[in-house]
Amino acid sequence: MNKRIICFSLLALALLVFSGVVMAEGVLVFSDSFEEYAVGTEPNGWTLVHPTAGEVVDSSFVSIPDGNAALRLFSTPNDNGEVFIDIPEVKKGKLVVDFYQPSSSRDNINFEVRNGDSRVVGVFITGSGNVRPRADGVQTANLINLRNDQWHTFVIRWDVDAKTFQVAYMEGDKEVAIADAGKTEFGVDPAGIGLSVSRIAFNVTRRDPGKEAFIDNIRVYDLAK
Ligand SMILES: [Ca+2]
Repeated sequence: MNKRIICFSLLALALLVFSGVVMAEGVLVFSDSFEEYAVGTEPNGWTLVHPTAGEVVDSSFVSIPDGNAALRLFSTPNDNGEVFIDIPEVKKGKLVVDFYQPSSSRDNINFEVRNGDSRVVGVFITGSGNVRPRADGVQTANLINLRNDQWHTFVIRWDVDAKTFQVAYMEGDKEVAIADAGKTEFGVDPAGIGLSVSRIAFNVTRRDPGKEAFIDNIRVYDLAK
């Protein structure tokens, strides 16, 4: 091999490695696509706020965006259909979750990153899919509509030292920031200021009769690593 070919090969290799580094954002510290559990059961490791708050389902309930199973959140007249799980501590991170609200049995849903029971970041989505992040703990107006009866991939980024978070959704491979009058950065919940994130929670609002929503393909990345 002559010198020119070796130089070119090294350059190509460097570009390949560099693009890999740029594409991989942070370190994956938690993931669950609900593939490891039996359909019809609750997912081991998750805490359910009431016995039927979270059930692993297959495509007989809903289309499945990742693999063969997803999680059905289900509320009762008295309790939110909420599941949560503790994760490794993340000060600067990203949560990615696929969600689906069926128009036939929909209600408000909440995605939250917490420290224990304290909310650090919360995003409220109305039954019809209007997204309202909790900016400084208070719901914004409807910022965007992610419509019922289809899967959406939602992204929450947080930085507890900066006391800020951002929200986005995916359009194919492209992440689209969700803005409030041009502003894409929001203040974390007052209850969560100074706290790391160590728990993620998902729920559908209590209602009579109970309502449902579906989630799948949950990933948490540590962006400081
Ligand atoms: Ca899955």
